[in-house]
Amino acid sequence: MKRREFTRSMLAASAAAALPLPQPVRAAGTARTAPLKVNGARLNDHLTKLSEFGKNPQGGVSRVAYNDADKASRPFLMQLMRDAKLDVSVDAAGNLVGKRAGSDASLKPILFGSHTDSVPFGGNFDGDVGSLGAIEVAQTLSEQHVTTRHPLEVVIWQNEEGGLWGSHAATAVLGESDFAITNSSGRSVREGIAFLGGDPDHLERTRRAKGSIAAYLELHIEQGGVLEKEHLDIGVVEGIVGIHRWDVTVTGFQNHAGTTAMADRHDAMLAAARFVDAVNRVITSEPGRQVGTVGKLAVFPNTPNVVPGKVECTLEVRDLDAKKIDAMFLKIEAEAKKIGAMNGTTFAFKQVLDNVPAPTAPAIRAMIAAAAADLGLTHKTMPSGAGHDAQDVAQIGPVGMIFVPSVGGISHAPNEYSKPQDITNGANVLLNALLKLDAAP
Ligand code: HGY
Ligand code: MN
Ligand code: MN
Repeated sequence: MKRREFTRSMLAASAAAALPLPQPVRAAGTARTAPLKVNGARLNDHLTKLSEFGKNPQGGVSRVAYNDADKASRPFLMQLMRDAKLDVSVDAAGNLVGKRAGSDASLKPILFGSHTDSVPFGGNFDGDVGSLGAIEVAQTLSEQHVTTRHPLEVVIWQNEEGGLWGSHAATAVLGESDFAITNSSGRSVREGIAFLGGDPDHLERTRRAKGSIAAYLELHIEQGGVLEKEHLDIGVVEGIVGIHRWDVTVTGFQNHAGTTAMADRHDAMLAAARFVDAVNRVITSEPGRQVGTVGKLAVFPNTPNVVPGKVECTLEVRDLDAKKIDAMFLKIEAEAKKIGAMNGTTFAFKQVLDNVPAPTAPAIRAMIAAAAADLGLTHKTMPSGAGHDAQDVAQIGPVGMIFVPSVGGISHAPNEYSKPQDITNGANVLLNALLKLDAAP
């Protein structure tokens, strides 16, 4: 379903202008010199414990949104949030929200968090590092008796992997086709929200207006190999790619695999195979960082002695520039028409996702870089090739993202891994960037 267009770059720029560079952070009563630090051992222990929910025998995790493991992990997460002295609730969209009062209730809240749902047979760090890192930051603030000026909200967004649905429900209006989208749990977004304890008929209770938050910060694994290759500790995210996704149906003519001459076939599988190749050709036909993927494919009737009459697959195109995504799609669609004409098959495209690109706020990028520098950590500014909840939250306020290295650049796979020290570094940057944000007049 096409998502609401949004003049995000204007909002991010104006919000960034309103957030001048940070003043030195002062703890109540004393001048703070050394940066505050989290309890890295506790954070990494929590990650290990979370990995038990949906654990696969061959390693990795299948804590897919709305499945039993996803639901079973939530009491554990809510207890960690309570241990961090947060006031915990499940919002109408099924997101977990942990609130912490600030000294000035008139200020807008600073949100920080991520997601804990995974892809099927995924890893134990995507989303988990930012979610548990946020809880650890809250617990450290509580243990160090630090009261921030702004109210704080730790948010664990539901169903990020299926399309950022938790953060989308909090920042925009879901349409019926959105509610109907299902994932491998077998539940639709509507059923899943209810399954997690939300109320899909009253999402207005959780929706936040533009300008209703001071800022949003998200710590996340890079999911790529740049930081590791360049031996850097921290990524300061400049922007998050837009993600457009389609369900593609290739229709041919089902027939006998023995008696149907090759020239007489309308083979949907052959057309689909040519389509997959065409996507790769179009995407790599021009310079840039765009990516295109056919990640899912089903053949009908999917049996050795029948010429396939239908193939259902997905198409996904990502780039920091939405116009480039649109242009790439038009070329891919034209190629599909040519392929269909070759063997009498047809292609139908149904757009199911339109996550628009989101720039982060320059002032928040500066605070993240300054926090990394204060901690003696190397860092660089870089784009995010993965989608994140931050790109939806950017519709209502300025956002910042912090990356930590992924070993081998591997993600969405059982061998996804980030080192405990890198995770601790990321949480320390999150903590200190938050304090800089909070101190900014
Ligand atoms: O698909 C993504 O980019 C994200 O990891 N959900
Ligand atoms: Mn993620
Ligand atoms: Mn992911």
